[in-house]
Amino acid sequence: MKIFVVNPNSTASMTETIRLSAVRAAAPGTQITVATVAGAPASIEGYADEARAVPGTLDAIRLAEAQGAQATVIACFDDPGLSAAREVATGPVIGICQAGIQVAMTIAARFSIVTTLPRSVPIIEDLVDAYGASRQCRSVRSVNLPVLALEEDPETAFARLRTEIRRAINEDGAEAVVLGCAGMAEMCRALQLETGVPVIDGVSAAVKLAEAMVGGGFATAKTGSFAFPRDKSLMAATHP
Ligand code: 5HY
Repeated sequence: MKIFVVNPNSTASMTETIRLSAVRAAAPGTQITVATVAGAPASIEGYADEARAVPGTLDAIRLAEAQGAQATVIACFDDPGLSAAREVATGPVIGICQAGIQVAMTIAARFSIVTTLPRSVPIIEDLVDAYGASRQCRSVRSVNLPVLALEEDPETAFARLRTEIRRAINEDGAEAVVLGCAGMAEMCRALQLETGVPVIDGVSAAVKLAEAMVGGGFATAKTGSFAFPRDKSLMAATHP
């Protein structure tokens, strides 16, 4: 089985963190290919970065499917362009936010999410609502660190994540926690050991969900909302 994992930002070292997590989660026989979106922002923090990341992400997905990818994982916790990607793809497209939330809702009655900067919190709260998880999601917290600080200063990042996870448990009643950034993947297991609750890495969750979808023969519905975009080049030719 071939699964394509795209990092919608342009930081190759972060793609490597994502690849390690994806390969670790993948079943024997699952081939993981990854890509970094050249020309996208170095990290995605906010609505404008998200919008600028989408065109290159869609192009990468089209290319990967043309090269045989059977499913796609969008490895950014804002799930940028997820619905647009489902229009251009035939295989299932999984966002790490949606996958992390679905796993959390399956293993815990109440959970929280811990992300990077405060400005990412409303974006993720809106996704939580869109995915029907507002009741189960106790809180979306921030460690108040930029995305790339996760790899520049991992000790500080780890300490702040541990603190915020403990606050989510003690103050919000979280029974599981989803890591709100792809760049946190490598810290997942140690955080779970130190905090004593299930800590969920969206990249691993998305890879396992993609395997299950392909294994079950499920593909994106290509009529209606996720039908391929209409080809307007003809229109342009006839209506200059
Ligand atoms: C991510 N940004 O997973 C998001 C996290 C965030 O570049 N990769 C990014 O803070 O929104």
